[in-house]
Amino acid sequence: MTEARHRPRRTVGDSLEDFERDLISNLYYQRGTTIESASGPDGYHTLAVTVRDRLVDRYARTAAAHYAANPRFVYYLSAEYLLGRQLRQNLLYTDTERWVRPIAEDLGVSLEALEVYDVEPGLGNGGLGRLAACLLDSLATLDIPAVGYGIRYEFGIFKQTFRDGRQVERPDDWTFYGNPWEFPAPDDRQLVGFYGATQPDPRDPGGLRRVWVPGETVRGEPRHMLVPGYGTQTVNIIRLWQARASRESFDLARFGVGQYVEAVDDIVRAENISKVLYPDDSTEPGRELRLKQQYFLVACSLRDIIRRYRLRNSGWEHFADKVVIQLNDTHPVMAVTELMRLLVDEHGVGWDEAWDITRRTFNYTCHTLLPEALETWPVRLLERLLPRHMEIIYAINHFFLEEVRAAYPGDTDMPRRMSIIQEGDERRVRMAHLAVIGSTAVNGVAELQTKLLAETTLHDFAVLWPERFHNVTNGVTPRRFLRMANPRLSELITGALGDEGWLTDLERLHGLGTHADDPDFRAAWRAVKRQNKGDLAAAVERATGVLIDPDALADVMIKRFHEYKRQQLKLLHVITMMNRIRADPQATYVPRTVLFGGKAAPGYLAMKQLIELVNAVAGVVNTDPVLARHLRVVFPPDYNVTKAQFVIPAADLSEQISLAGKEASGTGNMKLALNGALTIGTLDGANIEIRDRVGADNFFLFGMDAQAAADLRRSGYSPRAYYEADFELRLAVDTIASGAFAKGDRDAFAPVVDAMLHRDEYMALADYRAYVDCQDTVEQAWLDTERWTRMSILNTARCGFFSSDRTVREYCERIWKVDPVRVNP
Ligand code: T68
Repeated sequence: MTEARHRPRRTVGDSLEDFERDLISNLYYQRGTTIESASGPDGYHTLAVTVRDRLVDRYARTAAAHYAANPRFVYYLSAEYLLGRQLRQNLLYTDTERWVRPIAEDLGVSLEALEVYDVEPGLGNGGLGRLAACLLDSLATLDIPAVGYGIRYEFGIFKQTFRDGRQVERPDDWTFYGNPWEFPAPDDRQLVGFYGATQPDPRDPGGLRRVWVPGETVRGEPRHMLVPGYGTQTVNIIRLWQARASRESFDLARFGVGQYVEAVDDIVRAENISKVLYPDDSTEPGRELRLKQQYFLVACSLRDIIRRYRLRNSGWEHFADKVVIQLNDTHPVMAVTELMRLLVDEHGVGWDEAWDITRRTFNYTCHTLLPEALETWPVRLLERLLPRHMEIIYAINHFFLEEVRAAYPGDTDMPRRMSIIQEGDERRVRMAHLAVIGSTAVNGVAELQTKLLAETTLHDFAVLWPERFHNVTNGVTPRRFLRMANPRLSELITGALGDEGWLTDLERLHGLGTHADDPDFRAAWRAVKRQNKGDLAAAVERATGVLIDPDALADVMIKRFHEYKRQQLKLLHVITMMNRIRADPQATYVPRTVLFGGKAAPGYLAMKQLIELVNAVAGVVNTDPVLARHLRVVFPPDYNVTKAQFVIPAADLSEQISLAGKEASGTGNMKLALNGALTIGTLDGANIEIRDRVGADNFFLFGMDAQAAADLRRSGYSPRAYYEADFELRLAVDTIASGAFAKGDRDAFAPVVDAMLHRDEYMALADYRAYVDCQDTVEQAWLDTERWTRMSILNTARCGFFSSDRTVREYCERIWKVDPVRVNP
């Protein structure tokens, strides 16, 4: 390992003066410009690398400590990460903001002005990707040796804009101006094969070992970003792979005869693999490129993991003691077959030993309850794209089904149900089955989901292997979602609790409980919320042109648009409020701002129409003088992590209204409650656990539970009956049907109305009455300001459990069996 004397003279000092000197030097030597002629991006990039450099030394010491300890490493494999902006985080984690502010002021720029150039890497769709980022933050904070592996998509999640209220997607060219946070590591590139054929291996005649001769090879080039822990020296990394053509890809022969475009065909094809993130939440079209992405991630990462293992270890018998791999949903599950292939085919390990190693290495997290979200791939596609992996899947399935038949002699249905192969017109590979079979532990992400997984989706597996099934309820990092997003509240909390210890021990928020009875503290709490709402109002006005009243109840629904999440139910409530005001304009109403945020998958037409309807309703409400006096509806486009950090601290009411039994966990629910928003919600996902902790009195519960929803569906659900039986519901639906939101055009939103009345897949109409009545209760509570504030404080005080530090501790103890490695300063 590198001796201290082999390290550079410490270029990073510990004072404002050092920082300023480094900044000027970086501007000059790294960016090649001067203070006098620096542009905004020059300033940003220079600041970024200056801050980043303070983490490099920690990273080097972390790597040295890990090398010396040779511990078991956690490798997190995820097709998605939503890291959020890096600059503020790294200023906080290096404690340098206190220097940057005066230096910037001295130079006549503001941190805020530079921050506009800090681009958020949108390498994920939603909750699953953000969870991955929260877990990495907590892993580093808890000093757990870990590496996150992912794909460096050239284009992340699309940018959402609205044209005439319709969602229009624009490409997210996030690296256009360069990304100062990443380090290329070209020496660690890997080769990945696709297509081709397999042959017997002469070294193992008639055995299971075979040779795969790929028809195409692609290079994976890694870049890493630093993942610092908070309040510790540990800096872990996230390694993102970018696809590059292999050297032979350039077709000189074609170039020579003038076929310039054709000559680079193979290069384009190879580099397309990491070109774009699939913008699909939950439903997945069977696209070959997507499968290529998945295998590309897996193949590069496993080779890198093995390379790292071999730095300190030899042989295979200790592999699973030094390596634990967490599969974030089924997207990286091909890793199970790839590790088998590497061990058996490439390293000559016997099948049984290889299987034992593989199974001890992997664990799988399932993030869904929707049957349509469980990934399957056509056998035909796999046979063509990954012929050797398909053979390995058959072999794994063969041995597995022998086990099933032994456990259930005479039962022919059980092997059919549990098989990795789903029979039918088109045979398909069930990735979730492969994941469970190839893992030591399988976990759900909230108690209800874990229970339902074991009772329904994965029931047969939970019966066969009960010891494999675990729950690890999700969490969120309090650093980003409380300290960074809500500095005012953080200061108030620190003042009340005496120190900042809560930032790494979130259960200490309990100490706020007693302050809830102190009127001065409540007034201070309200003042913070009011200021946050003022900031939000200004941002919303900039983004949408709509003025909102910072004193109105801020009612927020921020999440991907999906029928099961039921934005349509929220909209029916908005229209009901509208109709009530119109019916009696003189009455008094609780002033309310309803804020929507979220994207719809580009191919999800029903949700794109709903987005259009939300915007149309907003247009009507905000421009009608009578309505706008009491109600505003705003929908700032392009909801992302950065915007979440703006909205969450300002929210009074958190909408968590999915049909019970459909939302695996939710994490926005946790972020909002932690910031003192009260939840109106169903008994779904982690809502249940939030309510258990904050207390039923401090949570607005409504609607069917999962059992009632399942019963209703079984008994034959008819949305029309609810429509006919409830005057206000009928009026709300009829208002849409009347063309009121489309300048009288009755056809414009007919499909939305039709879906509500004739399908209503997620039974929004059945929960409508309970929901609207519950919103009336919310308003009663809001009118009692002191009581509301008390409830708000108690929400924050009692949500310490939802720290991702707790989540990671549970993974470490129950699943990963890993210990921290401290890094000395
Ligand atoms: C979410 N899942 C769950 N999926 O819906 C949410 N991307 O309840 C949970 O809190 C969260 O995961 C974290 O556990 C997703 O976000 C995806 O984004 C997805 C699904 C399929 C393909 C790609």
